[in-house]
Amino acid sequence: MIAMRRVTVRVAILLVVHCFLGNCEVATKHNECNTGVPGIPGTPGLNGQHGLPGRDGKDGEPGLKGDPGTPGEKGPQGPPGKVGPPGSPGLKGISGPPGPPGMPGTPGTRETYAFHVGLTSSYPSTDGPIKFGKVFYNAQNIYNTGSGKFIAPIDGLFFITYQITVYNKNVHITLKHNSKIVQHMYHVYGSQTNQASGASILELKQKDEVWLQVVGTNNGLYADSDDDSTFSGFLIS
Ligand SMILES: [Ca+2]
Repeated sequence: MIAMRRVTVRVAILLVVHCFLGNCEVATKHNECNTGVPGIPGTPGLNGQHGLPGRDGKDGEPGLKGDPGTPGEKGPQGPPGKVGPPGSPGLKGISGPPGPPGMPGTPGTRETYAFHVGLTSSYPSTDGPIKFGKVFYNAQNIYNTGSGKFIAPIDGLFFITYQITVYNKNVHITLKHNSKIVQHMYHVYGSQTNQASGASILELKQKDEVWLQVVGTNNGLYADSDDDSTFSGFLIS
């Protein structure tokens, strides 16, 4: 019923408009048309159906920079790094205090050098070194019984001594080192058998020669079974 009524109203309106416009033109020709009153506006139509979704709009402008976030938790300790190159040497340190004394060393092995010889017969020759032919000790063969000389086996300090039995004659002998007189020993014979002696410390080079020699005719050196005239020496150091 409502729809019919709406249709009826619309037809009426159309007729009025048609008469007002179209028939008015005809009426104007025949001067017979009168102007009518406008009809009542119709009621609003029904709402249309929803249209299709619109297209995406353009991207907006970038927003303002946000606030800094809160610090994260401390991570686990990483592995050790690689060994770096050696550093430059440091300054020399101060010398330390002296250490304690060491233990005594073992005895040295320096060879012994010594000779001890005696006259084989009394009143030796006066024309050269006195030759002592009776050997008490000459293990290193440093006294030459053929020449009557002690020959230094090495450089060193030697102790030289002689013990002379004097009988029936005076004794005057010299101790010689390479032909240089080191010492005189003169003894005037009295009675029975006398003893005379002398000694020296000589710093010798290897192959230096040392001997005893009679001076003049004073060769009262004596030797028998129980009296000796001896010549001795040994290395001190
Ligand atoms: Ca005797």
